[in-house]
Amino acid sequence: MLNRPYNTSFFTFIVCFLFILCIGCGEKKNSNYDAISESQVTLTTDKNSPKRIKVIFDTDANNELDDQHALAYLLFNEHAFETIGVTVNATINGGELKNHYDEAQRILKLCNKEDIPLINGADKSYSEIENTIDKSDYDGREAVDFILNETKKDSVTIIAVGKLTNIALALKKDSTFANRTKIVWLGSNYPHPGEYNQENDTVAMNYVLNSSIPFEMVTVRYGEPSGTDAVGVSVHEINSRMPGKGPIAKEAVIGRHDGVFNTFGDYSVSLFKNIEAHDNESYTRALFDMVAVAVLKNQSWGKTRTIATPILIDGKWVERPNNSRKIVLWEDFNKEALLADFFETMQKATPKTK
Ligand SMILES: [Ca+2]
Repeated sequence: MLNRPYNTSFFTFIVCFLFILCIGCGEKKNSNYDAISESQVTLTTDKNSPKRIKVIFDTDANNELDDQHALAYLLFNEHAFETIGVTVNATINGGELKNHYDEAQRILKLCNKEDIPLINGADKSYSEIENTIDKSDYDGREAVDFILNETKKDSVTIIAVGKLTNIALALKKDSTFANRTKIVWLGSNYPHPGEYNQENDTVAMNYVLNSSIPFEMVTVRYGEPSGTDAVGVSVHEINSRMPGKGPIAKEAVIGRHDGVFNTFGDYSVSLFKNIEAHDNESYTRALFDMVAVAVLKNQSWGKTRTIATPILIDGKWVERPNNSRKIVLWEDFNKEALLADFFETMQKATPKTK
């Protein structure tokens, strides 16, 4: 009983302290973001988490529209990824290398991440470049040097969402590269033939497959429900959910189809409008490359299996069941969860005041 006055005061102090703390937290959350859960706020603001994956993003950014959405998704997921560089390569639909560089730069600017290094990689194919890599300069040298140097400093995962030329050149230049990183590649219709990234440099892909570098293949599988081709979003969804999403860019960006943009969300609408069938809101297009990023963030959004590494001969996959070299295959993606997280990520990157 004698202690009761003391306990009451202490109790009152604790209640007041917690009340003030709650008000402070609420103000911070509501001033910057739309209403989201406390756990999401923690994730969003925790840029110093030791669990972040260091990433180099290797992209043919100007090929259609999925690279841009993948890069923005990567950059807006700072709690999960530390992007230490973006390397570009040229695939045929996106034109010359400069077009891919310029498009990647637009996304970095729209995401206010211009401080991240953007490096030119291979324009031509592996077989056209391999005999020149002992020269002081060669096609793709800047990206190869960057990849080799950065992977010597720390554990880095390379998310490759174009042709595999830069990766194959890095392996050719320095075979020890295989011992110090992992490649997650968006590509192939395996076990079926064809696929854009694969076809842009089959020699590079086979070179990587025949190396010892840890390799995960996020399958495309055109027209099949088990590949990333099934992770599509409609023009209507983009038009409804993307306008104004993301931070306001420090500097307005002129889009590749003209127009001036201040947010990634507005640029996303433009990319979908200009890709094809833009007058049809039910038209759906896959965000292939975004899936390769997302399954690293949450491995439950796809299924994996380990296979003896096959090889591509005359455009067809040939199984090598006795091959001791194994790779990981990604398939059967959770489209609903992936797209929900994509749109949530865009919302979380958007200041509430907009
Ligand atoms: Ca791509």
